Amino acid sequence: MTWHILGAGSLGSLWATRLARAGLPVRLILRDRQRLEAYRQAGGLTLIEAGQPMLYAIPAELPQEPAPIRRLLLACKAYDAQDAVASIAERLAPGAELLLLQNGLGSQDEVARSLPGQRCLFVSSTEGAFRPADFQVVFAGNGHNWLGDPSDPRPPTWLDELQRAGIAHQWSPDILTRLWRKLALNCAINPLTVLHDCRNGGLSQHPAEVATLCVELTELLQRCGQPAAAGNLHEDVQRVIEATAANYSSMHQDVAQGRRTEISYLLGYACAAAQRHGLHLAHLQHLQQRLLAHLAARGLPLD
Ligand code: KPL
Repeated sequence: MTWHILGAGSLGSLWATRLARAGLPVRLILRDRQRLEAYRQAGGLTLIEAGQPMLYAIPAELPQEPAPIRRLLLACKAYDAQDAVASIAERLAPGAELLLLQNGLGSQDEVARSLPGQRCLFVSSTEGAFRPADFQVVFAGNGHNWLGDPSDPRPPTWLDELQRAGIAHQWSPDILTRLWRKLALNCAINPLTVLHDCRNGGLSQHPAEVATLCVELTELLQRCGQPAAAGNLHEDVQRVIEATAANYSSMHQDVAQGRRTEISYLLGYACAAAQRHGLHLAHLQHLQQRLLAHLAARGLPLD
């Protein structure tokens, strides 16, 4: 069965090239004619691993092609997910499967709600990749993907295709635990790296701020019915800060490059959840206000 991939950013390109390399049928969906033309000029997607570039001439098409879609990897930003899905919704075959590869929380439920006849799998990824140029992706070769379906614990039949493609993965019946944990890590790290304008490792200079946020995030996870995601959060945050000390967080990179952030699906989602549960988390809310003021001062979107 063909893998349709919507979104040729770093993770979408990383999946597309590895699936194509394994001989699996892949088709890219690009948003408009201009983008399709630029892709044709590039001749395909280039995967750079261990400094070695390899070009894959993966076929590409526009959203409005007539052919039905049975399996779709949605690899766009969280704030684009709903519009992206709407652009191909008419092509989805009954019972089609979608893999939602968005950061944070909130966009997956929005998409799943809009597609009651399809199966939406949620993906949590720690794979790191970046794009040195359009239609090129550099893969560090580390990280992992967890896949799961909050409304059905049975794994799909095609996980062996990911195995063949060398995509490190695991079926996770508790995918929401994974996504909440990652959300908490992102809330404890990313906004502070933006506000202190530092790499992740720079947060070791602000231990009290990190620790206070972890206390509040732990309380939030417990209140949201996610005790497993709450365990040892502070230790895990410190471990990630050390392990990724030399990196700039994804939010820091977005702000530094004048790009829209995914704040609504990260810190914004956490603060909204706290409010829904009547939880007063003073530091988390103050962090959100500081981050919003920081974005506003740079003319960046606040959602
Ligand atoms: O996921 C991350 C990000 O930068 O978005 C880490 C590395 C965990 C930092 O929060």
